[in-house]
Amino acid sequence: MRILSGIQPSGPLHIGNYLGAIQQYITLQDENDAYYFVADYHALTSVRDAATLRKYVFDVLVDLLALGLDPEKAVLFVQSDVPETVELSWLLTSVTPMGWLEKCVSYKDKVQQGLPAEHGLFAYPVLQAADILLYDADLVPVGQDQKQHLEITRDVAERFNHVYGGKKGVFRLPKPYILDNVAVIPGLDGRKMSKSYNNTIEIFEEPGAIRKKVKKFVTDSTPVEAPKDPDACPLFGLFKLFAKAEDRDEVERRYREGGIGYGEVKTRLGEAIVERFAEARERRAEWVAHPERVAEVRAAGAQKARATARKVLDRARAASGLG
Ligand code: AQP
Repeated sequence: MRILSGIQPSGPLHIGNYLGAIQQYITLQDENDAYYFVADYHALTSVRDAATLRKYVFDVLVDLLALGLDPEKAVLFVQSDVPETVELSWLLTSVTPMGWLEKCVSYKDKVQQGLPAEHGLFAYPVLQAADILLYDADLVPVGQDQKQHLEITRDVAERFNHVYGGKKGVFRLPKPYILDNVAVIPGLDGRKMSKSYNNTIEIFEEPGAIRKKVKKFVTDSTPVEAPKDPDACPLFGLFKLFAKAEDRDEVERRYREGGIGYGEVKTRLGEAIVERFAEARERRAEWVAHPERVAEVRAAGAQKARATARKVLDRARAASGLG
C-alpha cells in the first residue's frame, strides 16, 4: 500500500505528534511504500520569519530521522521541494465548493485563537488534499484532529473524478489511519496536546525540563488514599502509553484500590518519557552534527517524491485540458 503523511514545521514536535502520528509512520514504513514530508507550505500560515522556518524544517527532518524514520525504507522529503503540489492544489481549488471549507472546525478554531483570517488558512484543506492525492496515497496515518480534512480530501477527489475523470477516475481515494488509543493525546491541561494551546511536552526537550513540565499536568483534588478511576484520568491515559506493562498494571490497580497520589504518577511518567526517547536523543545529536547528511537525505527524497508527483499531476492536467 502507498502510505503518505506530513507534519508541519511550525515549532518543536511534541509527544502528541509522536504518539498520534510519527509512531505509525515508523511501523508502516516496513511493509509499505511510504512517503513522509515536512509540510513547509502549510507552516507559512503561522511561521512568518524565513530563518525560523528554515530552522524548523531542519529540526523536523532530524527529529523524524532520530525517531526511526529510515530513508532507505521511506521517502522523506520537504513539501516545497515538490512545487507540483501547488499546481495540483489550484486544479483542486477550482472544483472545491466554498461551503466545504466553511464548515472546517480547524479554521474556525484558529481564527478564534487569534490567527488572522487569511486565505491560506482557509484553503489549507485543499492544499492538504493536493499533498495526498499527488502521491496516489491509499492510507494516511494521522491523529483524530485531521479526520475532517481527510474527508474533504476524499470529497474533493470524488468531485474532480466526477467532473473530469470519465469512467476510470483521475485520483485514488485515500483512507485515514487513526488508532483509537492514540487518536487524541491530552496535553498538560487535559485538552488535546497542541502547540497553540501551549500545553505540550516536546519530544526533545531537556530531560530536566520534561520532568518539570509533567509535574504541571492538571489533576483533580482526590486524596492519595481515595480510589480513582484510571479510565477517567488523562494523566493515567498518558502514563499507560509510556509505561512498561507491569508498571501500568501496578499503577492501574493502585488507582482502583486507592493509595497512589498523582505526584508519584507524574514522577514516573516523566522518567518513562525521558527513557523512551533516550536513544533517539543520541541519534538526533549525530544527525545535527552532520547537516550535510541531512541535506543528502532531503535531496534524494525530493527526487523520488517529484518523480511520483509528476506522473499524477500530468494525469490531472491532461484530464482537465491543460497542456
Ligand atoms: N494531541 C494529539 N494527539 C494525536 N495526534 C496529534 N497530532 C497532533 N497533535 C496530536 C498529529 O500529529 C500530526 C502532525 O500534526 P501537524 O503537523 O498538523 O501539527 P498540528 O496538528 O498542527 O499540531 P499542533 O500542535 O496541534 O499544532 P497547532 O496548534 O498549530 O494546530 C498530525 O497527524 C496530527 O493529527
